[in-house]
Amino acid sequence: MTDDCIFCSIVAGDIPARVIAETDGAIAFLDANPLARGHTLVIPKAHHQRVADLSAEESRAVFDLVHDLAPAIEDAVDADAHTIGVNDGPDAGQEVPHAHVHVIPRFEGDGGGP
Ligand code: DGP
Repeated sequence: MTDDCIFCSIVAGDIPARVIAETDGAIAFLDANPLARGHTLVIPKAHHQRVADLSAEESRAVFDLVHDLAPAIEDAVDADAHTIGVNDGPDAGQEVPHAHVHVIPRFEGDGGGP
């Protein structure tokens, strides 16, 4: 836990978030600035900035939750696919310095994509 980290504050329950799932090592909540309906962030509970900083166990906790949630989110918002991605470091566009995976529902013909 790092005092000035907004995602650590969400983990601690100190600031509100629309949490949709939680395990011992990871938590998933809706993105406050969604790129699509159901845009979800999956984060390790422990504070690390970069993916490579996570232990193998923390990394597994995050990606296990992504694995389990993606089909559930797809069903919930009637999506056709997902973009699943990480902005890993400030030069990649990471704004919140607590590692997180974006799970972004995609819809047929939505015109997005990298
Ligand atoms: P990134 O650019 O990869 O660091 O994305 C950070 C995401 O975090 C961005 O899509 C908006 C989201 N976000 C920032 N602050 C908050 C917050 O306080 N609550 C929630 N739910 N999402 C946040």
